[in-house]
Amino acid sequence: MSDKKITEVEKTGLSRRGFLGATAVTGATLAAGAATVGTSMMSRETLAATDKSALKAHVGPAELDEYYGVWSGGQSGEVRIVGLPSMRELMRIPVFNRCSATGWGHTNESKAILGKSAHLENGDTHHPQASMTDGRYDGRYAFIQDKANTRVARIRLDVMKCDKVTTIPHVQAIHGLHLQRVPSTKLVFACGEFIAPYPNDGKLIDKLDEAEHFTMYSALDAETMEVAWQVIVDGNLDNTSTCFSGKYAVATCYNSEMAFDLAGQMRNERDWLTIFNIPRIEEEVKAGRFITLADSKVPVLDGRKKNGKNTTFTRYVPVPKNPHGAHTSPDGKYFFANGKLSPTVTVIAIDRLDDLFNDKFADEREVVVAEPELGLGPLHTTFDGRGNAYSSLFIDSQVVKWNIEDAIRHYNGEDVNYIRQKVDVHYQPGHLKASLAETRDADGKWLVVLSKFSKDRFLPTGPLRAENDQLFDISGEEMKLVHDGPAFAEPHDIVIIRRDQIQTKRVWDRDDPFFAGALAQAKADGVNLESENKVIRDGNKVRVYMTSIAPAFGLSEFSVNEGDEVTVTVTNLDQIEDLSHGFCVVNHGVSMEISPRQTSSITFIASKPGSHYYYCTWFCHALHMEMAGRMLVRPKA
Ligand code: RUQ
Ligand code: CUA
Ligand code: CA
Repeated sequence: MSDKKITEVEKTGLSRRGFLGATAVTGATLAAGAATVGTSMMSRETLAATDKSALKAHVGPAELDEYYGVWSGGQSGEVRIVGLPSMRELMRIPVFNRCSATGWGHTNESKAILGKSAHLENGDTHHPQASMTDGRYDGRYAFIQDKANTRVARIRLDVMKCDKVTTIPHVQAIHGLHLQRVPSTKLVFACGEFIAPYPNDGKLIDKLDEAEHFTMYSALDAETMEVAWQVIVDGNLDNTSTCFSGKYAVATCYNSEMAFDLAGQMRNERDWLTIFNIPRIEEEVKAGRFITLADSKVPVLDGRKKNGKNTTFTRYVPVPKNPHGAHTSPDGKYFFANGKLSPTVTVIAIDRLDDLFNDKFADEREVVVAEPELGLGPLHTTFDGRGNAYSSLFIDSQVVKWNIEDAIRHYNGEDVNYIRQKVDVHYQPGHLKASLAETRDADGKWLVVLSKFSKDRFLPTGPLRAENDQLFDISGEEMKLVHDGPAFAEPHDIVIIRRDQIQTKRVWDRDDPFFAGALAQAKADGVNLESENKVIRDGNKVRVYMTSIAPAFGLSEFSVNEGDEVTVTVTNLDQIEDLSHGFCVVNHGVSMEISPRQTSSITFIASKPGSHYYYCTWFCHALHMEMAGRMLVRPKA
């Protein structure tokens, strides 16, 4: 598609390395750069080294993985749990999409959690993070954003189900997400990406040039999942990260230009990294120095510079150019802003930020301690806990391993080489993440690189192809590729958690809040879910309670009238691990999971007179096929 473009680039005499430095870089030349990277061949030495590492990555049948990977599912709207190093997919958590197997988006439990956004059936997940205490995973929650419909969701790691969904007010498209790591995850931070007019009620639609546009950085209370506060910023917000003291959060801005078109957004040589001083923001909120907007009670602070003057709680550090990834080294010393349109990653010393906020520096750039040149299109960076950083180079289709302290020495004028190794990846990497790299426990064992294109690496599947999630052994001096993992649309980011840091329940607790609504309704109806099978009529509402024990439902039939609103509540009395049942009514679009000791409920209209089978969808018993019953619907008189 872009062969012509490449020729154009060549004709202008701009080398691939040079043209990104040119001010007039365009999206077309970026794409051309991407297309020039073709298949790479592995050398014989690489193959031999790979064999050894591959052996280490081998997890045999019935062996368990060492790590849980929490994978975003991109525009599939889900989150996936993947075992490492085997890269075997273990579970899918359908957070923002709909799920035929579990009934997510259809059951009453999931609809209650999805709340006012339950009618939206798509999502776009990018950045999972998991809760921490003192900078280490504590196994409570994972969090994930939804760019498509501006939401943030929480996943309970004990049952691996989403239990809260919050729509973020006033902004469009939540992209970056991170959380407080120290002393524990009390706040979750979310970047509103696109600038939008305020108020966005269409009244200014014909003179949008005059409208004030902005976006906001939002903080959610990790327990209640309510929005605690929002800060209006200059520019827009892309990715975010936090320090290891609970004090600072940062977010990249690629649109300092406040432009609405591609060329406009690339005009400036530098955009910036926005820095938030969390204690100072909380002081403002506590002192009541905030505003509220429209129909929301969320405290809003204005963090924009006014007449060149900073607020007490935000700073803008210039970094080149359309920066993307924002990251923190696991020693808590540095923030990193990945240049994207600049071949550099900017390193910022966190211990200089107090002075920055106390106006000790004449120039914000004094917090920058290194800006190594790494290659084309640096998008994200991760860490091995041994002082090395690993950056993805989207355009070069490579990962570069570099040493942070050597990059700082080089910035200070010493003649040192900070680059340790470059490896080809296949192809066009976005995020990459090393095991435990978001925490103090960064152990430098495995690196997962999420490549956006798989091209020739797998059997072709028509025009739409799998992505390629690659696993590298980084425990030695050199990165070694050990595994190609096809993945469906489209993992952006992951976190890798040691398996002992997550304790999952084997069966549901009978009083689990996940199905509290169904328990309360049963109580109000005087039904003992542990033993009773009952049909309760309440006007044209019918509530059907039944148990399930393999291989039978508690009711082999029930009767309703045409047009009734039917709620079926199934309680799985099986205590045995892994013995899930399902409940599906044929031709009614009704299906849900009922795992051991779970209660699940689903409401639908009995619109068709006649006899309709319901059956169990999860293969639970030798007589699973026989696990069925009939809903008898009497026609309207
Ligand atoms: S961010 S690579 Cu980098 Cu959402 Cu996707
Ligand atoms: Cu119960 Cu299949
Ligand atoms: Ca820009």
